[in-house]
Amino acid sequence: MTLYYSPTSPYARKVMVLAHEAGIASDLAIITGSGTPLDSGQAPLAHNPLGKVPTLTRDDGPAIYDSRVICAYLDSIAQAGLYPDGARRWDALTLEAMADGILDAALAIVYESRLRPEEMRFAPFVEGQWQKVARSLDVLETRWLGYLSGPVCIGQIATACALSYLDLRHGPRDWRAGHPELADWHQKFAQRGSMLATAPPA
Ligand SMILES: N[C@@H](CCC(=O)N[C@@H](CS)C(=O)NCC(=O)O)C(=O)O
Repeated sequence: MTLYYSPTSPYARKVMVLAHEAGIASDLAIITGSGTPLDSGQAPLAHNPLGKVPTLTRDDGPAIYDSRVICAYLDSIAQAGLYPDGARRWDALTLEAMADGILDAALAIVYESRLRPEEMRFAPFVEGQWQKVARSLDVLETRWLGYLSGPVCIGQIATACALSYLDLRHGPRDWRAGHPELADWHQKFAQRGSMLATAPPA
């Protein structure tokens, strides 16, 4: 299996954290490189028409994407149990969806400032994206800490990668302010081997 990957992509990190937790990280050959909506650069276009990382190619089937599909696939071949059964399954998938939504908003803000010419930038769009992040942080702090403290699953992995991406790209927004328990949880989760092994370059 080959994973098309970027060391700063939080979606790709989510896949690698899951692969480490599932004990199959060494089964993945890694090809590093990505593009942007303006320049597909080294994006794996031959395997994913969306031109996004992560994308996974397999010996016994077509390429798969996006990060949610790849994570579920790796969990299933490793039989790692990182997707719980019963009611907890829907919590795990909702948490992953919220974490990915945080990433979608955070990345939209990055693209707005990096890719759009200054005179075309629209501050209310940026603020609207950040409000998605801010509301999600509040919900994580008030409703999800019990779940986050439970057995490790895709929900925690996705949440930890999303919070770490806020540190990487939106440090001045200080997501920890007003979310002390979430910050505590993240600090502990970030010490896991899977997180340490996948930390983006400083
Ligand atoms: N929903 C996708 C999002 C992946 C994504 O947006 N990756 C970014 C890098 S962080 C990318 O490849 N962007 C290139 C582009 O949008 O053209 C996933 O979960 O894998």
